[in-house]
Amino acid sequence: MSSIFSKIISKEIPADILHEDDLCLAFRDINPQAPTHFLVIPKKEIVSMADLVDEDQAAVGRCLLIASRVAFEQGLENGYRLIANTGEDGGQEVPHLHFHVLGGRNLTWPPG
Ligand code: DGP
Repeated sequence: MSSIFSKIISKEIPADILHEDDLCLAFRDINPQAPTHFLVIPKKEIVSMADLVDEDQAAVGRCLLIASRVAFEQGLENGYRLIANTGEDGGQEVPHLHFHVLGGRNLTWPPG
């Protein structure tokens, strides 16, 4: 399923890109919920965590590594939160797998 994130990958619509490689892309969330809020997505069109198959292991692994690296580059040495909203109950709005990284403030738990 194509989504707005496919257009960000293809550069049809602009985004504030923090990292790009052959497997994944990291860019700032358009509606930040914390002082630092970026998304890491696989370039492959994977709908959600619920749709992962064996062959996605490298892409998802890379996304997590890049989340960690970009978080460091963005100065989140005090910590951050990594979230993958999944499906309707998970509050997922964009049907392209994405990892939110939020930091720069004290985040409450549990989430709503
Ligand atoms: P989720 O609810 O987990 O599907 O979150 C989707 C996130 O994607 C939401 O925080 C806003 C962000 N988003 C949606 N459209 C765009 C866009 O066009 N550009 C950017 N940078 N972020 C977007």
